Amino acid sequence: MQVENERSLKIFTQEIEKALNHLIEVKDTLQGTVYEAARYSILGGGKRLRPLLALLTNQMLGGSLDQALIPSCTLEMIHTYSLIHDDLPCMDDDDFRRGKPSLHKAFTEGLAVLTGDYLLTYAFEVLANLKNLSDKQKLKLISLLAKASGAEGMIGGQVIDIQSENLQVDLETLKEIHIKKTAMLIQASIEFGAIMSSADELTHETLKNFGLKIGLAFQIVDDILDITASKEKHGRDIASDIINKKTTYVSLLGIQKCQEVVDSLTLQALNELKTLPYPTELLEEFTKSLIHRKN
Ligand code: GRG
Repeated sequence: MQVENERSLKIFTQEIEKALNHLIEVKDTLQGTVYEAARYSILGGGKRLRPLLALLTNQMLGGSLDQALIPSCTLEMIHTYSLIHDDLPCMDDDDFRRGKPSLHKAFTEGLAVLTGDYLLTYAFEVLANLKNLSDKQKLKLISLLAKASGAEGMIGGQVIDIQSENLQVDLETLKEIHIKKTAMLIQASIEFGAIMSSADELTHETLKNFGLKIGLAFQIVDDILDITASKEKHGRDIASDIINKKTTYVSLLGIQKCQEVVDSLTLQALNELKTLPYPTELLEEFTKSLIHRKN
């Protein structure tokens, strides 16, 4: 990645860290543990891909960082909530997340459920209370985020996923799980950028298509990394998807064919992006770095 682009990404990442730190403060109240637990999870690493995608898209379309920073952080709140709940014994039962004990291991299961619930509800509170976007923009963001993370999006994907454990799932169903569970929040992140910068309908639609494709490619790469980088991701040699007896793109297609699907989706997405009359280079480079990530 070019030096200039790397610097922009570093600045955005630092701004996201600062904003999250400020949005979720420790409070000396009887329920203060929930803020402590939320900070443990949300400030504990993570690549910040979703807020970065929102900010990069917003910047590409000429939007201001001031307006976009806080709304973009709500994507990280939803994402962190999903990771906390996904790690629980009743779901994927993962003891480690982002290089340290999962929240239910560091605190308790009950508190992990409630901290996830808090981050989910707080994201919408933050959006509803934004000062520097119009009511119309706020409503669009709230409605989009609810859809992407609700029963037709992430929660729906997770429901189909847990119902499919120990079953042989076909490629079409697996694609639906991946789109709902992962791709729709990534797509929403890109759309956040379009809404915050008041993009026209055609631009928004093009970015929506771009977002879904990179979201699906991102999840297929995750399936590949679960096998090839299990030690780095989960701190153990055996892949999480194998332990949980999950069908993945890799178990259905093998690594090489998966890589071809990823390459094809990425190419289609980048071709879509190139049709836009905006400086797309940074978003393009960032997309490539997502697809070629090692964790
Ligand atoms: C519990 C409602 C609910 C949903 C859970 C999103 C999800 C559904 C579970 C998370 C586990 C998982 C494997 C999700 C797939 C998406 C994915 C690859 C998440 C990891 O995202 P990264 O790589 O993680 O952006 P960091 O830690 O960098 O933020």
